[in-house]
Amino acid sequence: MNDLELWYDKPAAVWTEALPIGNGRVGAMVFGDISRERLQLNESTFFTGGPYAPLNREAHANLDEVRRLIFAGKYREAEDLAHAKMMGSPYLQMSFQPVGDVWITFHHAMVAHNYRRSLDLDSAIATTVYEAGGVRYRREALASAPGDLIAYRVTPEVRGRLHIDVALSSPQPGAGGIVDDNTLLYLGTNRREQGVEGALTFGFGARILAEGGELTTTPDTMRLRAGDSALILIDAATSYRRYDDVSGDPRAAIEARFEKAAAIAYNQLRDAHAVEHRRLFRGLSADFGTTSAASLPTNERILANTARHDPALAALFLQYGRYLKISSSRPGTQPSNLQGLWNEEVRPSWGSKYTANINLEMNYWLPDPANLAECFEPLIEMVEDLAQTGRETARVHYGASGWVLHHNTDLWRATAPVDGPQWGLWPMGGAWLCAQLWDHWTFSEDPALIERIYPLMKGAAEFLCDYLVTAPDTGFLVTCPSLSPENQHPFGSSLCAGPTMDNQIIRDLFNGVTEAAGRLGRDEAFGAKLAAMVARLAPDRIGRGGQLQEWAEDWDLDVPEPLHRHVSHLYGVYPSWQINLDDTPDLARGARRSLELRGDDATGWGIGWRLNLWARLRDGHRAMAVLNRLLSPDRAYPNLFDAHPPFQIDGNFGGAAGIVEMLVQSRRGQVRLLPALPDEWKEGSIRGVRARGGTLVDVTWRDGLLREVILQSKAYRQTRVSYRDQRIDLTLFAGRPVTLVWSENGFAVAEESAGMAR
Ligand code: FUC
Repeated sequence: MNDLELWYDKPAAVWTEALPIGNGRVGAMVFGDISRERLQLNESTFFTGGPYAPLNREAHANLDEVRRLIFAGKYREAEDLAHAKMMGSPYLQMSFQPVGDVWITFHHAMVAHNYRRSLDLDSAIATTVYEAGGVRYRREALASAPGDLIAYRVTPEVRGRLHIDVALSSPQPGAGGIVDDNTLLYLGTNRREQGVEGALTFGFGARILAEGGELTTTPDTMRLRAGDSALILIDAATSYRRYDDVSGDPRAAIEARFEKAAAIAYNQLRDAHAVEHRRLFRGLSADFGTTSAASLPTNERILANTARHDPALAALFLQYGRYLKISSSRPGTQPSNLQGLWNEEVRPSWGSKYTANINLEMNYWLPDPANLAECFEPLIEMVEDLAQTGRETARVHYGASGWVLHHNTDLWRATAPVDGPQWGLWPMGGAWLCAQLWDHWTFSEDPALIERIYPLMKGAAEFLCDYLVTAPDTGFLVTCPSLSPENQHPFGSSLCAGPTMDNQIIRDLFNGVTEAAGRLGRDEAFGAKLAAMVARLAPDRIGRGGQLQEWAEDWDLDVPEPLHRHVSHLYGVYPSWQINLDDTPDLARGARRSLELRGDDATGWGIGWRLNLWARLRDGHRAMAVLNRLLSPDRAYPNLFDAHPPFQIDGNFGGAAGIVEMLVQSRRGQVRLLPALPDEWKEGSIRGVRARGGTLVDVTWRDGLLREVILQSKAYRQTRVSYRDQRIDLTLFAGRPVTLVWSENGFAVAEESAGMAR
């Protein structure tokens, strides 16, 4: 039994049963049908539309009036005016598109025996094996990062028994055809949306490299008869280079990659792929115990999870999250979008783009603690773009300096408010992303990274310096207009001034900018100005229900949707550390109350967020209950994709991050072990968790109690290690792992261990 495998005894009948592969840029869903294989393809830069800037030149002139209405409590009027005058144009953004499908028809017996379809997370290879007509067939699909394409290999056990047809189809405008006798290509253009003309050309195709047999090609099909085996190279590309440059040549790119891959043996391509994947994937291992449930096919494990104890399913879900991150986010590719890299719809839910009021951020909670820091890179690259496009939006919409992103963006780095003021008029997306970049920095404390992210953070702070206004009644500095994503308050709107989440994000951002400026020896006066502004923000407050107030006013108990999926004001608990059990116990109690009022059920990502929150509140029992919701058939499809519903990948990433958070939490200079270990996970280990400061942590527990921890730092560092109510202060030296053994008497430092047993 392979505990790093998803497997099934049937082909995928629907998309959410198919298995995802990807190299960050190009991805496929593999169905494994016996007679007609389907690979549904995506390319990370294939969106509708073209370079555009959705600015509304009327917005600024209406800002003061919208503010006045909000401060006068006329929220509906404010919303109507904002709807008419302050939204971006177009009103919606561009959407992520499927490029097309590769179909492989197998001419052999229609009935298969001993069928098994699997995805091995450790090698990142999707395999289908079965017997048909007395012959055993093996299919392998992989998306190679070094080769930068997809390889599909079919081998019958008996030579000469491979008869296949390869064809392409696409839901996009364009045409396919033969390039030469072993290559088919489909070339086309992307669609127009919301009045933004399509400006991308794209292509995808397949090249067949057969051993033995005879290949004939008609204008739309490559036919192999009596082959010994076949390697089908598959690739897709677009003309996208940057949000303002679409001059790429997709056909040339595809052909060059085909040439390169055709020049090496399949085994070499496969090995290079697996080695590169493992370089990242093997950085963390997890074992929460195994029961007999683990021997079932993955779809049956999900169905059984509520009834049968299956701790290995949680470990698999964690590792699947890491697999999906590596497969949808590598340096140089687009960040993981709402569906990662996998979308078959021409009109996907929410455009399968990037929602920045929780979803995009949640997509990047996992890589740092799960030892995949490199996979964070595309998010930094995206913020670098947004800091450019968001400058015009800040200036035109608000007459402000710096840069702004509202609650959504797309391939073209659109930054204006969209969808409607009740969702879109939230000027905090860029600020949140920058606070997250700063948190990312705290994991490595790499000086070169500060140089890179400081200008981005500074620009986001400059915008807020101009945007914040003094509330006439309280004198606090507030964002206005804003909202607490996407929750309506009792006065028929979500528009308001100074919601709790905004204050919390601003604190993290401004404190980060001030510290970064200090470390760089720059902008001393600006840093001091931000520190003074932080002091003028409203503090977090406890309302009449004992809850942490979501808004400046105590509205929480009167809202129309008390069980709302967003828990924005709990940003302070997670991902931030502003509210925590050690330093702000009263606020932490209020946050707990808020969480109880909200309830544990939500969309997939909503549950994922709650999981992290219960973990930070050190409640292993509640965390486990919430995690089981995520691993139930209501929230997990047969392929373990998270169900918002429909499929949205943030639940996978947020859920996986939450599992790590149950076991190891870190703040700067502090590591807390097993803060929310559930009773169900009696014995286990997690190795390779990365703490803030860059320390790698390996933890083992027995009988529900900490047994041993190994800490390994790349640099000299002081760290406080806590478990329950005990703690120890350690000095770590580069390359010298320290092993601590725990007993009821507390921690003891073991002989320095020779190295990490990973
Ligand atoms: C936010 C959420 C929705 C959905 C969308 C993509 O608007 O409120 O639930 O996840 O993003």
